[in-house]
Amino acid sequence: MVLFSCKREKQDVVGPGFISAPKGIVVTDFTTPDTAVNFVTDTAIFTATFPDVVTWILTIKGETSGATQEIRGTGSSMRAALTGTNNSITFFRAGEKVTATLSFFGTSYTTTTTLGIVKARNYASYGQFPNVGDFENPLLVEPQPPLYSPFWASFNFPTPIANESQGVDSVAIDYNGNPVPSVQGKKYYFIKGLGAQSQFVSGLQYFGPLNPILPSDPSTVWVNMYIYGTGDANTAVDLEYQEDDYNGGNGYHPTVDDAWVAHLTIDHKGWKLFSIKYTDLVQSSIAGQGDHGNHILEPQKLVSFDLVLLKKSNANSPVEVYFDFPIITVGGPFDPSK
Ligand SMILES: [Ca+2]
Ligand SMILES: [Ca+2]
Ligand SMILES: [Ca+2]
Repeated sequence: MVLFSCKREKQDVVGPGFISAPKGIVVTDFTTPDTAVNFVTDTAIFTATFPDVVTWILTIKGETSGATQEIRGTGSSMRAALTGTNNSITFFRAGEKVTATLSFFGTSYTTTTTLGIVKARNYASYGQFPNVGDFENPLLVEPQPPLYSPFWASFNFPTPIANESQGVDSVAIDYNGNPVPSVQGKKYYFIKGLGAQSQFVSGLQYFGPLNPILPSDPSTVWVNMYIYGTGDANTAVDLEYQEDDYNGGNGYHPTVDDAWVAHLTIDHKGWKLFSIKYTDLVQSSIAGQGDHGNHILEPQKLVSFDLVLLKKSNANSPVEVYFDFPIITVGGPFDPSK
């Protein structure tokens, strides 16, 4: 009888293209050439070399934002370029530190390095983005009595609404006592119905410029908005998109123009990205409030939009929402991971 022994360790192939790391793998040269990256103008490069062909996973995580992104590859070395996109609900943030972790299939071994962010990726170019739609500059969003904001109209100005509060905030605490983290940048917009109130609480209209002009085919257009909910099924939001059907150039007039609405129940907890296809919007059913246009979905005529906070059932119970980064995209929903 002849016994063959084979000392050479075979590499495990884990599914198509996934190769486990050799036992005891150590990587000593995982690095990034810069101490900080400007994601508006540049990419973050990470490099490493390995003792064998491996499948690697590079994950970056923002230490303040909690934003993440991941790249995978297979080879005996890696050179990965990260563009500041995120596959998480939150966005990477200017001024924060990022931890980059390199891990591998087939082992728990990891190695890390860090990088600063000078500027976060500019997502405004991903679609039609309103002025100050990141809500980072409250002076350009909130009324500056006796004037409106140049771009946004708060429904509680100049006539206040009882038991109601709205404006730009950061590090807020919701009425359940939970901190409201930022989803993009450091600030967001809030509307709160604090007590006894009718179904309608309040809203915010964007009436500033909307560029570029959207295509006329409504099946190619998506409206997107990040909304923070407290998990209260009493909370509803209407997103209302307003066209200039008649008296072109004179803007939206609710008695003669179309308003297209997404009726949203906000019973989720935390931040959520809502993306609605323009063809899934329904015409406003409120008499004299956007039910009078030509009844044709025409994104190229969009001139303004509203976010309206409503109570679904209990008029006496408080409700509140926070929102950020409304953007209208063409060809698909807003996708910050790409
Ligand atoms: Ca923001
Ligand atoms: Ca009009
Ligand atoms: Ca129309």
